[in-house]
Amino acid sequence: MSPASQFSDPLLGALLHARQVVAFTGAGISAESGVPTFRGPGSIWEKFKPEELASMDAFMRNPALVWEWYAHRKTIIAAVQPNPGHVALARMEGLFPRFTLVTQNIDNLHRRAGSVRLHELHGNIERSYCTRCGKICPDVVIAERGQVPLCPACGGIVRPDVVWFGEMLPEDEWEASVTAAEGADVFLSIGTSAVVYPAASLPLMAKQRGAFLVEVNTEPTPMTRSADEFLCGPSGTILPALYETVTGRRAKTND
Ligand code: BV8
Repeated sequence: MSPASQFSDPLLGALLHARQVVAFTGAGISAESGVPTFRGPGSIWEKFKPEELASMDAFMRNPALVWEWYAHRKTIIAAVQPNPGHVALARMEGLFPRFTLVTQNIDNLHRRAGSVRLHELHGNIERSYCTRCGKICPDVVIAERGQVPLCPACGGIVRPDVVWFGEMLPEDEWEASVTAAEGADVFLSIGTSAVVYPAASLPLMAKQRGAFLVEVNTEPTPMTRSADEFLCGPSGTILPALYETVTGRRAKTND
């Protein structure tokens, strides 16, 4: 099937006339790079419950266990590369008058793929900070199991710079993401189960303001019934094909 034939005219029409496009990503976009998702078979949380790990209570109760989990994920992420889905989104920054990428992922793969117009709603595993003095502590290395990194400035316990359950999202990132969603002509929701709030409210926020809502996922989600278009398949295949199709249509129009 040629790329163009897999996309509907309403979708291509919406993209070709779009002034503002927003892409919203979850763990699914990194799955083809080899980063496990949160839910589903082989997922990160298959063994643990989120509350046992991704929460301040869990961290204060057992910082060594939480750091062991993040060290494991940092090891996985350090060994993988951005996939064609990440690269296609980085390229889309030059395809539309205004393109904004909002991610729930903490794996830094969008930045490594070249995305610049990026909002990280849930932080970034490459960053850490001191729970006592707030000092940013880059590239924390957990050398052995049970180790808990301490702040070089004050000796306080260092934590990953990620948003845990029950914690507020970074205000500037959230506000910018809401503004982008409310102004979107097309909103692409990619590789997310859309169950974690308030991030999961962005797609419907966009749709309520008139955006053409597109979902890219390997299976339906609670949001699928609200989408104007459901592109069922791996984002690493669909997003490059979408980029090529829009670029090709643009070239034809300009001829
Ligand atoms: C907050 C960072 C306010 C850490 C994460 C009851 C109802 C509603 C809300 C709540 C509630 N009880 C509590 C809440 C609030 C809570 C929440 O939403 N809980 C949920 C579980 C019900 N939210 C919060 O706590 C948020 N903060 O609300 O603060 C507040 C605070 C204080 C006082 C007052 C108010 C903070 C939430 C942030 C949590 N941190 N991550 C870390 O990563 O370690 S969440 C984490 O899980 C991710 O960031 C992401 O958001 C979420 C995972 O979701 P996905 O990314 O979608 O991944 P998932 O595996 O689920 O799905 C992958 C999808 O990809 C699947 O659909 C799959 O089919 C698809 N896929 C797979 N392969 C591919 C693919 N698609 C395409 N191509 C492929 N190849």
